Amino acid sequence: EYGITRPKGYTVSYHATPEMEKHHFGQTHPMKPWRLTLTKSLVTAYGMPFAMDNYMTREATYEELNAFHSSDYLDYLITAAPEDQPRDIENPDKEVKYNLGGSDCPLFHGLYNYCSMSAGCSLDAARKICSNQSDIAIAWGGGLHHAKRYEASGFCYINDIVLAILQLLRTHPRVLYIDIDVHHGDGVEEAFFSTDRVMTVSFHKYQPDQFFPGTGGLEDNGPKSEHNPGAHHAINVPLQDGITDEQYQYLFENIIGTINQRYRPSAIALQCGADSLAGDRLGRFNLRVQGHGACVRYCKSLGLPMIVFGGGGYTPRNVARAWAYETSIAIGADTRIPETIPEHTPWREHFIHDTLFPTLEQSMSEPRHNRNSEKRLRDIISHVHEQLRFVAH
Ligand code: VJV
Ligand code: CA
Ligand code: ZN
Repeated sequence: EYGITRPKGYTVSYHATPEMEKHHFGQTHPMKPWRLTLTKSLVTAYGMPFAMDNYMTREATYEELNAFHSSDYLDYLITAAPEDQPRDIENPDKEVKYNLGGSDCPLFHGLYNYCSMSAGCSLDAARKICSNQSDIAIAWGGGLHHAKRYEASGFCYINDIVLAILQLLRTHPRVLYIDIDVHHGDGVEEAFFSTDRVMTVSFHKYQPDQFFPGTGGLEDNGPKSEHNPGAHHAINVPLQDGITDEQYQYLFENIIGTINQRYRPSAIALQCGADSLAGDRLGRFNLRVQGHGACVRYCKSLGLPMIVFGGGGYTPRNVARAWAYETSIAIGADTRIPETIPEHTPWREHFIHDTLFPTLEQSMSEPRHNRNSEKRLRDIISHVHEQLRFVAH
């Protein structure tokens, strides 16, 4: 309908399942798996599935999850009962131990299925990259970057990104992980702290004690113990409220471009948390859909195989806009799709404004004051360049 055809010379795969979207964290919890339905509805209304290989995701197996997560934690996650079920009175401390059952990481019906589907979608994407059957693999159901080996954290229970990168490392010598979620990608950073085969780069709001998770300062570049090959391989770009598209793109292209030249990754894992968009319920930045998408376009331009993950994103209509637009960038249709949301889009009324690219004023009543000075951005860039001098070509 919009002349969307398969891209010439490369393959894009889309990994999803409607089963994942049926889960609920609770009535007013900010994480709404339903945003994946809204994304898929927009992707489909624009005719994008014609241009991709579409795969129905399976659940990851216990053994697959066990490649990163401890058996203790997984065993508890499998049996963990939702709030309205009787508790495991034998083990009252376990929930505390694993950070489960609080308001951030509630125990809800079907939790283990939800987690294994999210991981399954990212693992399938990684396998398609490893076998060269896809050049860009899209896993919007993944991107849960806070989960630790033995602990849930910040709405994340299973770290599908770590699992997918471990898969990529079977065939790729060096993987570059990039995280544009408004929160610090602490779980992925920590998992690869002691290897030089993964470089992690997170852009995030940084205000310890005020904004979750509080880690990811400019000077935090991986443990600098004497024989740690992972030292200098964690890059953090701490930002303040109100950063604009122009500033973000300047930082992103400078930093990622320099890292690409210096580190020479053979594959990219890009976490596209949409909570960095203007008007996000939890986010603080002033990014528009175009500015967020420019990161995906730039990574694609590097010509490396890439997995694109979801992540945060708490204003579902904007999450769907960004991820649909980024899907169009992946297939090279971003210049062909009309800006007006198609008439026949299911749940079209949820978008409020009928454009794919709302203005800042349409996204929020009052744009946030920009607290990022040009001087600070230059200092960040110069610190990152300094770190990269320690990284062997
Ligand atoms: O800031 C925190 C931790 C607290 C304790 C728990 N209370 C609810 C909030 C403060 C210190 N957690 C963050 C976690 C953010 C996770 C982001 C995940 C991602 O986007 O990076 C990747 C998927 C936080 N910020 C806001 C909330 N929690 C929050 C949680 C709720 C809520 C409102 C806000 C949980 C339940 C309900 N409302 C009903
Ligand atoms: Ca981030
Ligand atoms: Zn986030």
